[in-house]
Amino acid sequence: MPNLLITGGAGFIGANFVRYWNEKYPNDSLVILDALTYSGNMANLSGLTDFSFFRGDIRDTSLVERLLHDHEVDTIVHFAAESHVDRSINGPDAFIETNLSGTHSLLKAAKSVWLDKGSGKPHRFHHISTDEVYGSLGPNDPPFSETTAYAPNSPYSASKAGSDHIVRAYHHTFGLQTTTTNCSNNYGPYQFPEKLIPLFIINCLTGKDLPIYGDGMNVRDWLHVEDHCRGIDLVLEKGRIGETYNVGGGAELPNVAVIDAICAGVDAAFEHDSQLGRRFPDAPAARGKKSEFLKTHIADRLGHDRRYAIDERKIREELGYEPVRTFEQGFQETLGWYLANEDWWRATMDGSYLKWMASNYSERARRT
Ligand code: NAD
Ligand code: TDX
Repeated sequence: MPNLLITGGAGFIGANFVRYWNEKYPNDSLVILDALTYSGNMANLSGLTDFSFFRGDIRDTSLVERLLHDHEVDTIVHFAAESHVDRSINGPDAFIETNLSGTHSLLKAAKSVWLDKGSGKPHRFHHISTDEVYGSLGPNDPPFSETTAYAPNSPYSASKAGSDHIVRAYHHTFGLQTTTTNCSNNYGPYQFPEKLIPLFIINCLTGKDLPIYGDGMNVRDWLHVEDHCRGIDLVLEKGRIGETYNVGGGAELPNVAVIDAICAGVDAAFEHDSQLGRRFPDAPAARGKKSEFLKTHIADRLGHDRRYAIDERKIREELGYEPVRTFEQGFQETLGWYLANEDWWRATMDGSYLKWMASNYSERARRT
């Protein structure tokens, strides 16, 4: 019966993972360590009771050592990070601190408890990373495989690339039992509304512009968060120690296609449910207008990667992974979740969120 420490378990993917694990393995013990930064939210764990929660920083090595020791943790699943590319352009320091130093701090604690003072029992340090470490693809380039050379372009992806290398070094040098997954763009419930899909759903509902960076032809591979959690589960169960696995959603789409799906999905939802017009009177769809009229092209993200794509053969062939949702299914479920959970997303849009949004988007408007 594994005892898991989940870092960043109150964030978007971490909380979905806690829900996934709790449902599938109800007898396992879950300890969550989360600093509750702007994107960490206890409401993401609402309705769950079967976990121990510690508010704290992954850089606090002695706290982590204590948690590993006291809870007899044998598996760390490391999600905690600064995760938004735009924020990394605005202020890279926190990304180096959390993603690079924080991951190193966790590794030191794991080495100390599991290897230096430990009994040599099997253990696992699973690191969650991103496809962005591989850089940007041209339209005809082959997708990223686990052997693609690292070429990170943003402070965010550089900090994640650095963390991947430190994880690798702790395995190679000290024998720590590590695995890493590099996944594509996640979407689903509880995603903080600074990322494309939740932001644009909410802007359609509240009648705000849909700010498309540049020409909107940047390509991402969209992965439903529950498919991602299944991929992590398979790597924890059967992944080879010291290996990395790419996890994709099999849904490579230009941003404009995703945005058109959001607009059409919101318009259709209003046609089918007359309550929505009363709940969201500022939505164009409430007045029988199309959401697509909110689309606005603004100045591009600095250093904006053009295309990401995942070659998922390794995880499919070795571990039997494949995403179970198409983008259309996953998006409909996600839209349904945001329509049903207005209280959740309104509560995330506090003063500091509004300040960040204003500075990010007014700076771009000036550059347009
Ligand atoms: P998120 O921003 O929603 O959540 C991050 C969580 O980490 C928050 O709960 C936050 O409070 C916590 N945290 C931040 N700094 C911390 C610290 N110093 N100590 C302890 N906790 C801290 O991010 P997410 O989208 O859930 O991403 C989770 C992981 O997945 C990250 O490592 C990210 O790089 C990776 N990833 C995300 C995506 C995506 O599409 N969202 C894609 C690929 C990889
Ligand atoms: O307002 C916007 N307008 C816009 O055109 C926002 C927020 C985004 N975009 C574009 C930029 C990207 O091409 O949409 C695309 C997706 O943007 P994000 O949701 O910010 O995701 P991305 O930058 O691709 O990074 C995400 O996937 C990889 C996560 O935030 C990372 O944590 C993860 O590693």
